[in-house]
Amino acid sequence: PTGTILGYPRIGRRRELKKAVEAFWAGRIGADELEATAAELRATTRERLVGLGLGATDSSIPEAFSYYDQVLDAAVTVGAVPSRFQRLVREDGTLDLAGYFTIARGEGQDVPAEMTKWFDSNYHYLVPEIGPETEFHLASDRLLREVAEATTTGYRTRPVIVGPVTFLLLSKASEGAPEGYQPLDRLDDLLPVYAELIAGLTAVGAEWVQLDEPALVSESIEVDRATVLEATKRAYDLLGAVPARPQIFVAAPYGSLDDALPVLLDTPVEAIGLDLVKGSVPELVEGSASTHSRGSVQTGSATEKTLVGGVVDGHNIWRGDLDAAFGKLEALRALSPNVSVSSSTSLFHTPHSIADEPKLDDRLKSWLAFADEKVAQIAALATGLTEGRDAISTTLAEASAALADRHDAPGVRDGAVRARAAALTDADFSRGDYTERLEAQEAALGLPFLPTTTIGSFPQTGDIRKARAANARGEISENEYIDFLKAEIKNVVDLQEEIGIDVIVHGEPERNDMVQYFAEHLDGFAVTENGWVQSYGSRCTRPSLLWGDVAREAPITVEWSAYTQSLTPKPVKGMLTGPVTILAWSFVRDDQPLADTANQVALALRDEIADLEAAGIGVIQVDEPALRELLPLKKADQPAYLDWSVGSFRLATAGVEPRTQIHTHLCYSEFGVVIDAINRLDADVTSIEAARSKMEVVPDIKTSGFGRGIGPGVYDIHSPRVPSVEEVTELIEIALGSIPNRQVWVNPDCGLKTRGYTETVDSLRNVVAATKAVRERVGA
Ligand code: THG
Ligand code: ZN
Repeated sequence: PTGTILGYPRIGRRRELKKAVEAFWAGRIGADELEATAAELRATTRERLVGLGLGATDSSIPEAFSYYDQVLDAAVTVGAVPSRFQRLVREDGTLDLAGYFTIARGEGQDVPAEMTKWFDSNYHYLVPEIGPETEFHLASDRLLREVAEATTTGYRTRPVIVGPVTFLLLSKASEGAPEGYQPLDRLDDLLPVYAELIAGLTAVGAEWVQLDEPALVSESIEVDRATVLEATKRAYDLLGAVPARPQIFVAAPYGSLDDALPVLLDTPVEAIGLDLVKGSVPELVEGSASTHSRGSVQTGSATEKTLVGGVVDGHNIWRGDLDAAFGKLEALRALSPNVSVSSSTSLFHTPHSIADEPKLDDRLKSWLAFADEKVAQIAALATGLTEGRDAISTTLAEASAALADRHDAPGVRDGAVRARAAALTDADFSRGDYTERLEAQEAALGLPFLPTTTIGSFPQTGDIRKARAANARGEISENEYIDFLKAEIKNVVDLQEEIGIDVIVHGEPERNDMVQYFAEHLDGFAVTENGWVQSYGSRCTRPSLLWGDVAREAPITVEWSAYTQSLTPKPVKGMLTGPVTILAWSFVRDDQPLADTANQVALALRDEIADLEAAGIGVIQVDEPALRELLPLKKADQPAYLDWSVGSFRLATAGVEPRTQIHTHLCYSEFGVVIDAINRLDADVTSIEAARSKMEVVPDIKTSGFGRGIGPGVYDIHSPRVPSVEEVTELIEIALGSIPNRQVWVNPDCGLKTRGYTETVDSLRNVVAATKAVRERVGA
């Protein structure tokens, strides 16, 4: 095919898949009905993609559906079911749908597969567990059935599956695996299963198969590069040698392939997908490519391959510079006469269509392309490739005109915002001596040893969601809604006082999402009605659109925090979302460095923090759960990222008095990677996830010499399980064993938004009881 996409949103324009999957979990519909809904969604997608200009029978439509996650799909396809879930496997070696979901969600004592970030995105995949005991075998015919389903309705589609190298690199060693065991050690056992799968795909009519190998672009993979490259060569030599196979398309989204490109060129695969949004067109060099800089290829080495140029950004929503994209495709033709056009990544990071956003400003819409609009762009570029640039000159010119219009539109560049950013000096990023701050804070707050607090959100009950929806529809007045929220806050405050928590939160009932809430209150952002993007499983978010210069018109959270403080003599913690997380969970303008955008958000937050301080709020938390998420995949890019991300947090928080205590919170447990950055944030108190890994981060904290307040979470909020007093006591003791007593705080792992009240109250009571027991023991 001349034009294709690496993947398309699976969730449905009105989140039909999410609704059907959740109905299945709740027992409201059976597996048959769920499968029928999924088949209908797949049929609609194929039809739509043809309508947008992709070929129906030339393998340009990806067959890339998933009920939950594409990595779980690959695991289930090759029979890699964790031991604790083996009981779900049927006699013929397969899993039913219920069993598939159980691996993702856990059951009773059997914890679900671990979830973690998919490259530098806000999508989360399930981590396969591979050990010596894993018996690889072809255990699912789902992909074959989906290809066959397409064929019987008149399409020839291209099945997509996570490639064998990426599959193993993203896996972790299963629990009982010996020391030093690497899942990649099992490559030779896994490859025959992939071979059998792709041979089977030919049998059902597939002419191409897409194997996704994004791990090849990442330098954050723990296996050494030479081993990865050797595995890549072995894998694709072997798969290339399968008799009667489809043609193989290896896709490498999220970055440049660098030294993996010559390796792939030296295998029998027919097509290679290059991310030309994150990476650039490889340089051609004479002689051996291995002696040259990364990303160069030897003249003549690519002429036999189809190079698929990922020139349309699959990870953002801008209409972009189509003319420049076409230029990259033309440049790619210097490497091979066979060039196709594609999205840089799967389009599942983008919402379905701008057509679903009637309320969005028309001018803004003319600058945007969601999944469907990107497919149309790709179809146009494909026409350009076959018929020449002149055939698409109007389309290119229209996109360039939209880009120029965006550049000059009001709000995109705001003189006052820019002048303020330009006038910043080093002093604006620095708070002064920590010891002095600590003394002032201890005097101002009067907190006990081992202060207790929560991360900020309390359960978002059905009543809260209903009230918000009713308010949005105009069914209850603004005043009624505010009274409802105030009553909710009062309950949460009373509850915390009764339980004996030391630093009080208001529970955030007024917030739909910790990013969207701020986007709705800041200039420079727009929000969507139906712009849902899958975050994990059935869970979705609506990323905000950060299109212009960011400014705060009026205080956002101050009234809520001041009201909360009026209800209690204990210190109330003001709650804000940090600049990096606001960027990470929005679609961000691509016409200036992220660092500049981050500082604009930081200045708006700085004003909010000053207003909170003036309103008598002595503790302010600025959450940065996504600090790790935006870390670049290439090592060379990481120091600059850490500089600006840390800088934006400091800019937001450095304006306060020494007596004001700044907290931050980070999710996920990979602290080794960013511990220096956390240290440089210079927050007075940092809370982190730690309970699931039994405080494994504590030694890292100790060796790093981290010297400020730290709250390693003492219970896992991701499940409804209530931790016992003994368990929590033990975890606090572990923390005290390595960290100076005065630094330790006691808090859960994360916010309580997704929990119910019953388990929340019981858990917090046990946390306070455990804290009191430890205080007494240490005091004695
Ligand atoms: N907000 C945003 N992104 C996030 C998180 C967040 N990414 C990472 C982390 N938290 C985990 N991701 C999610 C994403 C969605 C949901 C929970 C955790 C969720 N979504 C509701 C759903 O799909 O039913 C919809 C929420 C709504 O109505 O707005 O529960 O907190 N931006
Ligand atoms: Zn968290």
